[in-house]
Amino acid sequence: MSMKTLSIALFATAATLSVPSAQAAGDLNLICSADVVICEQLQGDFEAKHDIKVNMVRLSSGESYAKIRAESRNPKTDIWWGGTGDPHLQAAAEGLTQEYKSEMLDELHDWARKQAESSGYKTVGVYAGALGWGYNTDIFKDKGYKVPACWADLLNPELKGEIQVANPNSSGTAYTALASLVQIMGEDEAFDYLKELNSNISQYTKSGSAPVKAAARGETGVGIVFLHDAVAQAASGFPVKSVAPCEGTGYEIGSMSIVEGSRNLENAKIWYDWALTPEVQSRMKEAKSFQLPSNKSAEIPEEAPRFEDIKLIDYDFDKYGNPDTRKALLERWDSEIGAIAN
Ligand code: S7P
Repeated sequence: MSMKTLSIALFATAATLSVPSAQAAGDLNLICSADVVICEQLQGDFEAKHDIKVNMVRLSSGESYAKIRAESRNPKTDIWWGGTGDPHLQAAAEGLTQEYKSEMLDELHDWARKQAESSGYKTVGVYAGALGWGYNTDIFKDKGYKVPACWADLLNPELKGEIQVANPNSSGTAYTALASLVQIMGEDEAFDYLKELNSNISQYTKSGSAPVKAAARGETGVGIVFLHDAVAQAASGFPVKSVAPCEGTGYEIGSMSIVEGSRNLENAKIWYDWALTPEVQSRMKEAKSFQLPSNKSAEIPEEAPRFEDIKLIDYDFDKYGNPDTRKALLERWDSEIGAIAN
């Protein structure tokens, strides 16, 4: 080989090596199921760090699960970040998401790793948060309402038309509420409770955090939501206080999953590993996203409601993250509650 041929060959090899693979650049199609502010922050931070364009759509947890299910023969989504863990587990059980054992798993809290192990590594915990409600302190003061400290207090007739909660078909928050009440009271008793509560409900919203946003703006007295979503409204200056119910309450393991058949798999893995880093999780508070982070080294926001201060139930993620349980509970909700909703 002449010197000229050799140098051309070396140049060609070097050029090949320096070009990023087709997957390391390009696109990533993301469904984000948390609040749009944190979704946009993550999108921007990731794009600033990687040469990958993120096409993000924000959907509630139940809607995301339905979309991934509907697209299963021709997947358009690569990764699903955030939203309550139950529908991620349901998607995993149905083979809609794929196994990935991230090197970051060792850095996570047990509850986040357990989510991965129990799903065959088809999902993983990214944050956690407990359920409760937020109330508008001005409305309660002006109308002289008694502040509800327990689930039972939400049935107080003086709160007629003053409570909002989401619809559990679309919302992961509301599904968590439904599953929590069933675990606290028993299924028949929980549906009796929800029928009675319906008299006080003015609206079943699509998104889980909408009720406390409405409470913050004085459109309703109480929003049943995750406590961190109520705290976020208070941190934004609204007259909102949060309550962790006295009988006990459920919680979410907000999760992340790579979609089966993802067309940008390497990019999905890059996002996955990145989203589990302490740097990314510690910055979530900038978007007023006050959940408990899953990476043990991530900073816990000062505002985050701490599990040790809340009476938590031993939420059965295996049972309530099962697709058959979901189907049965939602069918019953539709026929017994949806049918009488205002
Ligand atoms: O706002 C943050 C958060 O509460 O939103 C997620 C929630 O599932 C999305 O709302 P939907 O109830 O409408 O599905 C939670 O995972 C997260 O903590």
